[in-house]
Amino acid sequence: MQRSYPPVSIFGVPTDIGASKRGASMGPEALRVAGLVDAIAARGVDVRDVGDVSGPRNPVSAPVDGYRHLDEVTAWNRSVFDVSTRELQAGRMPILLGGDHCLAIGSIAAVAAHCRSMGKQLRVLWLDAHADFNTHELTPSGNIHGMPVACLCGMGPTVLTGFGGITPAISPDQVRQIGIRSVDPGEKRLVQEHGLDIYDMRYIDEVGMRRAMEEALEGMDANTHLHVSFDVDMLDPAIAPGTGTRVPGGVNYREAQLIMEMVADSGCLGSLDLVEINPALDRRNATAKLAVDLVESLFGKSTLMRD
Ligand code: 5AB
Ligand code: MN
Ligand code: MN
Ligand code: MN
Repeated sequence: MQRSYPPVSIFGVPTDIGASKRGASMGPEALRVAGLVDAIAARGVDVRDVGDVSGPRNPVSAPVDGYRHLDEVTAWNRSVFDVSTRELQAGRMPILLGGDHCLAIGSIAAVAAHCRSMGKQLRVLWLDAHADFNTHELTPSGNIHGMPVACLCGMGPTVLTGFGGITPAISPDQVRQIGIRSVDPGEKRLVQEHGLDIYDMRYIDEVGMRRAMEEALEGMDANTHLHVSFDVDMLDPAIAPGTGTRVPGGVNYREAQLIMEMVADSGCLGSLDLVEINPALDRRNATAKLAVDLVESLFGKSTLMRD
């Protein structure tokens, strides 16, 4: 199917502030070096690289009251919120190059506020090995990249739940998670309590990726803005070694392509996070190259003409 995409603005957020392993701060350059901008342009899309957001350096300090680097995480997310909002208001599709996954707090809060003002329905597709639904009481690490979904659903410190003026920014019933295979004990209770819609690896093994994705995308229509938050640790570490929180038994290459192709076919893609690439742990930029390959499918690249 030939579809047209809105103009795209890519921006880098070079920080690993929400993680405890260093290196995701190099993700934006790795994606650029892997040819992300040209790959999107080759799909016939008007794409602009608007450069990097800046923010505080990583102090590498211990968690305080269950949060590591809360002030710095807040500052980075404020900038992410502002840039995402600016690009959405200009009618452009923001693509965030992380950086770690705590940055989805700012990007999704901006998308949620934009959807409210435009009367659009929002759906969030969370591609990850982890549910990222921890709170400061439940977290085993204090790392805020394990908390963005909870923060967006209103569970978190007020400095992180209030971007965009309305708390919560989203409700759990707007979220669909794919690829999940590592959820902490307390987190497990919380996702159950809030009825988070999780397509875990066992479900994908049993019914297949096609059916899982059909269910995850169900109920969307022409008025739906789909935000894809892609943590590369969703992928099996054998094909995506360059990430700090590897979990065996992940999504394989064909399944990942199908996810992206089905999102493209929905025609609803409105914004994207590409996060958790850690070049310090990668093999010859393989993970960034794979992410670029998958983004091509997200923008409608297919083997044959289909309709
Ligand atoms: B990622 C863990 N649940 O909270 C925690 O990579 C890992 O953004 C979080 O999904 C992983 O520390 C965060 C053990
Ligand atoms: Mn994540
Ligand atoms: Mn993850
Ligand atoms: Mn990670």
